[in-house]
Amino acid sequence: ALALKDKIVLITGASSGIGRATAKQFAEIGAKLILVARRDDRLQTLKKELEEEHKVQAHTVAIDLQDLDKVQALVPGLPDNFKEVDVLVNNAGLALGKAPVHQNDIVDVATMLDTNCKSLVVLTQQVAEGMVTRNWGHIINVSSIAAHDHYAGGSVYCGTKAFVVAFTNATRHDLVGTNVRVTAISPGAVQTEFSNVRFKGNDQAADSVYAGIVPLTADDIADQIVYAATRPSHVQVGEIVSYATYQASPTNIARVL
Ligand code: 8X3
Repeated sequence: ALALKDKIVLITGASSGIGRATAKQFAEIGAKLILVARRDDRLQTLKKELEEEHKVQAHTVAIDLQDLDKVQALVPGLPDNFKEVDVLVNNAGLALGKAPVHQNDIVDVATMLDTNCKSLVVLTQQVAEGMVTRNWGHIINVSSIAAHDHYAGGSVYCGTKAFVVAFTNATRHDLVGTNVRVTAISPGAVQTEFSNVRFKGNDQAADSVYAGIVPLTADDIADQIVYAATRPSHVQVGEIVSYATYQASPTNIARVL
């Protein structure tokens, strides 16, 4: 496996869910972390935890990824010892609501497009520039099974995740002939704050998403991200699509447990 000790891993959406679990798993193998999220208090707690438990260095960047000027300023603003990012994990993303297309809330739409697509494109440009110059790196984009199976009430969310897979695959074409690897991770039902965010604090609606099955966990997906990143350098994982057992698509779930 590829050793990532002292390599620099930048993770967006690092304060919770898959991002947080991924930060911990990279810290366990000795990587240096750049933790990006909105909530600074959570980032500080995580930074302390990683530094104390795993004796790794962590740098935090508290920004709202919807602010594209701040995303553009992120890499130039990194301290010198964190500037040369080896692994970029574009994890931040969200779904808001389950409205049918003719009732889409335009603010929710903008938030999903900005966070899931635009910020990912801008940050990838910024980080990939250095990776291509150094002829070394790995870009890992978190998509969803919603990229592959589309459903009522998911017009924009499914659209953003299909964008992430298409962007990832086209990026691999752009960077072919370099030592920069490009991977998409497309999880099914993962129990995180994802559904609490989607249903805007309606915890009953959020819980019902995972009822009657054993959902995937944030650690299950972190494990896939670390797997892709630690393959030998001649191995490029294209995409990992995973479902909960008892799940065959976003909408085909056998709730029998
Ligand atoms: C995964 C959530 O509901 O689209 O991103 O399958 S869902």
